Amino acid sequence: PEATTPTPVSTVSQYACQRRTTTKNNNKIFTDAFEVLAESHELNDMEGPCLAFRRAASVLKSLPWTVQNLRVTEDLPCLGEHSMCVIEEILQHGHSFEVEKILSDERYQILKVIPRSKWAVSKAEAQALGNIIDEAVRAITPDAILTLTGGFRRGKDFGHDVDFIVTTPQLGKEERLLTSVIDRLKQQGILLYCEYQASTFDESKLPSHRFEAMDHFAKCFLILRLEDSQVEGGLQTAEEDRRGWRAVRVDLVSPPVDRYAFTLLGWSGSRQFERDLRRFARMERRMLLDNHALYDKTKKEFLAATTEKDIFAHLGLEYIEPWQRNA
Ligand code: TTP
Ligand code: MN
Ligand code: MN
Ligand code: MN
Repeated sequence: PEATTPTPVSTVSQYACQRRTTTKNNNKIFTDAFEVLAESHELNDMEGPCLAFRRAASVLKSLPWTVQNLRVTEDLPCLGEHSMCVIEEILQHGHSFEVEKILSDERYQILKVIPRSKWAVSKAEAQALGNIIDEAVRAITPDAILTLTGGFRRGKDFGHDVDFIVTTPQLGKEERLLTSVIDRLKQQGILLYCEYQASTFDESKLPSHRFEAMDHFAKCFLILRLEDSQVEGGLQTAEEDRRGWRAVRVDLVSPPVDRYAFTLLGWSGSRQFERDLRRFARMERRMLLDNHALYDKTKKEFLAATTEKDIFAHLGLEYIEPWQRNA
């Protein structure tokens, strides 16, 4: 029978391996909402909040009773403020407005229909995309700087997207570069989806020590149509997917050229390497590092850099090659 009197919530462990979770889910209405929120954060590369919602859902799945009021959730492990708000919304209105908004979001819908495993982009495909972007960038600014970054720069054979930095040798000219590139890809008919974020970069601001804050440069998240004929050796598509093209994710970031080295270091990853680089700077050197700048808290000054090696040197670290940063 459905138990309505909650067992003491204080006995629920934060570890799934100390909970008994069957396929009977008494809190599906909440866990479905959490799953959407987790997925949406995952698609936006926000691993922290994604994990938090997955943990919260997992705790609710283990309960032999249905959550009927908010008070009971206060003593449960792994339920943060955000999760509680969602539960409250559902208890009050029968659904969550935040979740509904995500479900009707165009980007979420596009990303959702293609399973995550299918985004794996091969090295040859990354190379082909590099050629496409290079051609687009050069048509706009012949002396533009285009650099492959992210996992492929670290020597990975596959990635879930391809990351590039684009900028110009003349400071300030990079501002309109990204929108021009987007326009050109659109004209070529290969732009399936685009989300552009204008720069909110403020040079007087101190580097943020929070890694999740990412960066303030102009950037865009694209989904491009890559033709089989553009890839050396052809597309790495599965048997069931022989339509002659595939959708690939591309990240472009466009820093002012004097911030190029910081952006390159920040976008080369891995995420764990970046986190520890920042933590090292803060804890061992009293310096603040992010994708924009390096600040020495002792000297109270910004330290300039034109190469990654300069940044390692400022931090008193031995230089580590990109392919040695797969932490
Ligand atoms: P990702 O492309 O997410 O990761 P990756 O290239 O290492 O791995 P994958 O093969 O799965 O694509 O991000 C690359 C780096 O860029 C990562 O260290 C985080 C950083 N980054 C920022 O600094 N700011 C941003 O806004 C984004 C989206 C990423
Ligand atoms: Mn990623
Ligand atoms: Mn990547
Ligand atoms: Mn990326």
